[in-house]
Amino acid sequence: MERTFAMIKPDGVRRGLTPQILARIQNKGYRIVGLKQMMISRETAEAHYGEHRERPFFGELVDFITGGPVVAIALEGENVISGWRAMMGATNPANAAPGTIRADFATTTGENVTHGSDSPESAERELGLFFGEGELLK
Ligand code: 3AN
Repeated sequence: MERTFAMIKPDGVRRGLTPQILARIQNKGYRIVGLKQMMISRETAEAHYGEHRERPFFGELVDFITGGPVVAIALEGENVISGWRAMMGATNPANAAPGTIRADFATTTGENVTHGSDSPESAERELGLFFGEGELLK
């Protein structure tokens, strides 16, 4: 059984997509072991997106992700790391397969509605960044 970190980004929350996205997760059968709506501090955003620090869009990305509430989600399930990324679709919504979240709800790479950890190492790091000890269900 795997765990991963998922997030509904500020564009998704602002547009009222939270219920639809949570419904997709529950319909799929993943177990939600952590869930909270929150503001992300600049410090957490910079740590979360640390791998993109040198990219030209880093400042914009941090401004965007700290610009409104997000929904932080901890998911558990068989192969949930790759499975949740498959449900999200490609980073650029123009390349996302029909039926994926990004194909169905987004038009630009900069505001692509959801996030999902890309490996077991990222999942562990990101879950630790967003959820404290004892905050996740056993
Ligand atoms: P993913 O979110 O699919 O794992 P990453 O890790 O390559 O994609 O990128 C992280 C986030 O950075 C994306 N979700 C997107 O918001 C932003 N991003 C990535 N590439 C670009 C780009 N070329 N222009 C603007 N924002 C980008």
